[in-house]
Amino acid sequence: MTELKLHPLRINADRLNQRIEQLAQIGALQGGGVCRLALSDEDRAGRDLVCGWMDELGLDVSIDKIGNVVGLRRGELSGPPVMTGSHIDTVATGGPYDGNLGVLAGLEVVQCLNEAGITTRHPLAVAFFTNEEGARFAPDMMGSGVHQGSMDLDAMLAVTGIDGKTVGAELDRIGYSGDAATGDYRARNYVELHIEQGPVLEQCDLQVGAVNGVQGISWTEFTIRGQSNHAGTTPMEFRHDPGYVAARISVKARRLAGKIGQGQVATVGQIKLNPNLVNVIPREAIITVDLRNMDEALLQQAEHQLSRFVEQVASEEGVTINARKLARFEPVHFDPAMTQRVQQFAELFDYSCQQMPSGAGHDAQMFAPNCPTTMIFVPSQGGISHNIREYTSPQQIERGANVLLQTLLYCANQEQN
Ligand code: HGY
Ligand code: MN
Ligand code: MN
Repeated sequence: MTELKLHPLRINADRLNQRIEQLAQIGALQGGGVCRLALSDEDRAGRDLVCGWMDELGLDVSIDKIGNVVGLRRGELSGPPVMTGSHIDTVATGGPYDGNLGVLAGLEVVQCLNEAGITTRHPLAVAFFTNEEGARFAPDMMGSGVHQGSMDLDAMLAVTGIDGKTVGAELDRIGYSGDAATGDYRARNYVELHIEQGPVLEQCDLQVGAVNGVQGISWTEFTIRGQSNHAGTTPMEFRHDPGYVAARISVKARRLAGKIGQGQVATVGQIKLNPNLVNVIPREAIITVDLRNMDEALLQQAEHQLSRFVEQVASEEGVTINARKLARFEPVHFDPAMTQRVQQFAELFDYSCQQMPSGAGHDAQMFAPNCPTTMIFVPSQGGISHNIREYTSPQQIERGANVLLQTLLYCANQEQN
């Protein structure tokens, strides 16, 4: 591994934290937190603000056919850029850092280079990708998946969200349906700064995480249909109750994770009953199950055991169940040399740092098959995220952004073409 040394340039932490606070005003929730669902009016306003900053920084801004926005900073050479970025859409009860930090830290690096009059050998690009969260339109990492060619543009534009609108129609409505082609954009390297969103760094008293991969993700929506009936007059042996089946699936998912162990997690995030009335046995229940594991074989085992259970409980209760896969990503391993570089720069700063996988999905995982990719984590207070109490301190942000600056600068000045 080549000996690395720190470049004297440092980020302006106050400016970065001010931009984070300013962007967080868009979609701000009463009592804290942010709701900026993909392709909503709030997302449009956030996009307008960040594109304005990209223009001010002299970046060449391009928008592609699924609304990904890339700000390009020219280098001495042309060719694939060293890329950074993340997303600015949030879940409905999000915080100010998830995704936003990675985009704004990238802009901060650009502003530092501009102020220092530095032109890097290779171009640099800062991007935000459409619908990373997948909360309104599944799957998640949709924009970066289309950008890097692992998801089909037309199929994604046709996706209908939880509110019945399609991605394509909402993209047109907010004015971010661009002309740039998708699918074959290649970066030289991709490095993403992100909050950990989990408890590991804080519990291990570490300042920075050098991320070596992302666990596999499996999202399934089960639509269960039975016999709606009167809650009082229907004897128990005559019932075909989707609500009861949904509850059993929820308990099974939790028990499955406990039985498999080895990092297996399972989450039921949505249960919708129809007609959802106190004295009516539901006609229909819709439940989502999110399974994740760093080990693909274990993830498949969990999926298999769950679907077997679903079949069994459906026949016992005499209901029909339709399963729809909302997202499926295999575990991803990042480039060891890139992750090692992040760790080395962190240690050159005397930041405590260890290599770790990511529990959350990220845009970076879409780049990993196509270019040397890694991520930098900073701690989440209490391991909390996808929650209005999400918090990472300005000092922790400064550390992560400085490691990002060093890593980007190193990659963008590499000799070999
Ligand atoms: O679900 C995830 O892991 C990411 O936040 N989209
Ligand atoms: Mn994120
Ligand atoms: Mn998220």
